[in-house]
Amino acid sequence: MRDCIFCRIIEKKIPAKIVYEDEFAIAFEDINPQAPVHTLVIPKKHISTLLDLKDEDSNLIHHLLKVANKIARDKGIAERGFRLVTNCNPESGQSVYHIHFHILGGRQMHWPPG
Ligand code: DGP
Repeated sequence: MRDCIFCRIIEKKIPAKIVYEDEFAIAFEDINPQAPVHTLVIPKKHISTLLDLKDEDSNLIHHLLKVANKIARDKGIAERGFRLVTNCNPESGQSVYHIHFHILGGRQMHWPPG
């Protein structure tokens, strides 16, 4: 989608440190990391927010979760613990309107989140 920064990363028109890619998903390092591991997993299909998910996206979301698990394992944070975060709409802090899972780990997480 034009004007979507994550679509531009998928198209390789904007550089990113890509750590995983397949037909349906791509994962890359967050530009502003909030933890020693901070990787974003996104679908190649442009979906603006969680609220825009359709029934037909069920397999896609399952796939994204499996990719997130793989990255957590590959980065050595799976057993220690990690957090998977998706922000939806302004009060959550969503700043990029192309759904993404933040994989955060490598330090102790706190609750409640800010
Ligand atoms: P959110 O605020 O939940 O919508 O998260 C968006 C994240 O995307 C935020 O942590 C910073 C990251 N981000 C924004 N623009 C870029 C970019 O151009 N490259 C990379 N690698 N990350 C970006």
